[in-house]
Amino acid sequence: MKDRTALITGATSGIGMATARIFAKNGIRLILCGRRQERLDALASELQKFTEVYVLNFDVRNRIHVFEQIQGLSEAFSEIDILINNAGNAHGLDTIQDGSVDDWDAMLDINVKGLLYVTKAVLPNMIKSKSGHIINIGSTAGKEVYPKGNVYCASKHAVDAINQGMRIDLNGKGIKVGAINPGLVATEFSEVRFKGDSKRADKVYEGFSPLQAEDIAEIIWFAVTRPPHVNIADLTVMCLDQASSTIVNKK
Ligand code: NDP
Ligand code: 8X3
Repeated sequence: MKDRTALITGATSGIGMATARIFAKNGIRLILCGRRQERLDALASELQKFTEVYVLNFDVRNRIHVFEQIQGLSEAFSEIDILINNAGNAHGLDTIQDGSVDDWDAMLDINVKGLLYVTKAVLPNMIKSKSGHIINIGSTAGKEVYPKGNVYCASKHAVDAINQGMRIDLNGKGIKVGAINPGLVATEFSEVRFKGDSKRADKVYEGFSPLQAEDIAEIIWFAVTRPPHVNIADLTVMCLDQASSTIVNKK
């Protein structure tokens, strides 16, 4: 795996940050992406003792910035072998009749269109080199729909469809495409969903042992270290206490 370069979106927190740490410790050259510059810089300085690190600050919704920044990468970082399409969040938890249109725009623009922009910017070099690995972070919310999850679930169902579509279109081009679909993971996800209401966010993970970001990062590492002929196409992972989006065994 040495001499590989990975671009990770959403590296400033949660699953993306944990993945960056595992990749760095295994010598993968890293391009860390996110909007919070101070977090990008802190992570870069933490990981620079293990590997070469470059940071890109863009909002995945801004297609001009996405293309400018990825196409402007220096030669040392421009050959991206692994793309982790991870940036995303839920915004709000409301019925369709009470939902905020701004929240809907955010989820569809970030989770769906942002993932597409980044992929489109990274793909040409993978196609040229006839190799690469794209991992799309989906969700159990992309496999089922739960009350008030409407648009977030729609965005993750779209990721599921895009993952399948990408795999079909890139078949025969030497590029692996697969999705990892986590259930409940204790990250900043719920804090973002509930707009900084940390008490409400903490309650989501109370009374059971949720997945941790590192659990998902280890699975991502497993996926990228399979032999060349093996592609993890679609993998759903939940904690022991979760059976579905709505069935969680809380004490
Ligand atoms: P976090 O909130 O901890 O991390 C989200 C990351 O996405 C941050 O690094 C954030 O960086 C980045 N991000 C958000 N919006 C944008 C944007 N507009 N442009 C660029 N980057 C953005 O959540 P998780 O680690 O849990 O989430 C990572 C992925 O995992 C998401 O796709 C989420 O849907 C998915 N997931 C999460 C689950 C969970 O229970 N936690 C379960 C299933 C899937 P910054 O704010 O610096 O831009
Ligand atoms: C995140 C998991 O159940 O909060 O995708 O939607 S859930």
